[in-house]
Amino acid sequence: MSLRKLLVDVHTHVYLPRYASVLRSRSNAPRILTRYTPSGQSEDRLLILDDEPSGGRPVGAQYWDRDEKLKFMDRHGIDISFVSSANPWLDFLPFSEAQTLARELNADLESYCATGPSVVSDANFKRLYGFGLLPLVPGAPAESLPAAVSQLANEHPHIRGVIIGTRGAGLGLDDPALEPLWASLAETGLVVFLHPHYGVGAQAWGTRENGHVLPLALGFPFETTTAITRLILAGVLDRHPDLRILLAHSGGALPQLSSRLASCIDHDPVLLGRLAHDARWYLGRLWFDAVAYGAAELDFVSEAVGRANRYARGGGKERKEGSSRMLFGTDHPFFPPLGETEKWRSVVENLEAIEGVERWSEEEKAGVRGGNALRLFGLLGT
Ligand code: 5CU
Repeated sequence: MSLRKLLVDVHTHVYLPRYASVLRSRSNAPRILTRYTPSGQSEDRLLILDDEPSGGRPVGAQYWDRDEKLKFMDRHGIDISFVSSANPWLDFLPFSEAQTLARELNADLESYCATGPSVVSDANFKRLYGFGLLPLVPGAPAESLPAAVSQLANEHPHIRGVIIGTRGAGLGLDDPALEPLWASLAETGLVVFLHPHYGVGAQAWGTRENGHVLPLALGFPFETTTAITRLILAGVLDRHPDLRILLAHSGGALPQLSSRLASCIDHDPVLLGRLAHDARWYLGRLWFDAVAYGAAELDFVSEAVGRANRYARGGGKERKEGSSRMLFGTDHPFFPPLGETEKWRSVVENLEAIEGVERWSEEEKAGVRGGNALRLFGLLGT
């Protein structure tokens, strides 16, 4: 099979065994706890979100066992996965512990990928690659981060990016202290996967019991939207044109709100002259996973991204193929089906959404399913 036809999952998580042990050792969230049912059966529960509703959720081998990841991939026809640690990463640890654990987990992840199987149609490619972790935790000394980035890039060939949350070293992603971090990430070419964890605060959700729906459907994407907007407004993408950022959940609300953002900037003297381009232009500088579950949403994101180039200062630029910035993902092992099914509904929906974008050619769809990811992560030529 041509490499361009492969199905590649860029949004798929793991709690490596070493990390799961840390979660088990804790007495407050984030944690894994074992509880006993009335019939005496034990079950592990995952409590990671702030104000976790309903006593957390079941957690098991699908979160840490590589064979389970590969079985899931096989069941859904996924050839290659770019695996990342799930939230909340190392955020809850003091810097020195985060630094040690990041090193250990990155070595674990390299081995998870390197000792795994190869792609059947081309043994030069592994089925598993990874996003590593940085000790980017509250209070992290910013000057220590470039060394962590270099170590990842130099010592772990199967780690092609880093996954980060939205809080940076405690002050968010517009913190000027993070400049050396962005510079080192841009220099190495590691892809930065920006992923939410905190949502927007439980007070937004009222008192009615709605399970995990509001924090996951709305809080997560809006957290990403705010974080990337602050980074753009701080001029980070102007100063680091080679920085490659992949946004979780199709960029949250950023594509939908980018014209409003542009207008707010244009009407605010504080922002006058700060950015090199109209806010909409920055959409074309980013990558978006296709974890949106609907064709209309994917179509909208690719249209907004495709038009971004027109907003270059100076104007008159061509429209581009927005789909080339979009990449299939599953969010496994989150969103398991509620009952027994062969294939996970969440995965099928994301594949059907790609298939259902009427404006995309077959070639564009193949790009979103896999070719775009292979290019972004350097497995295909550009
Ligand atoms: O369902 C969830 O809680 C999550 C989560 O925590 N992280 C994620 O990536 N997807 C879903």
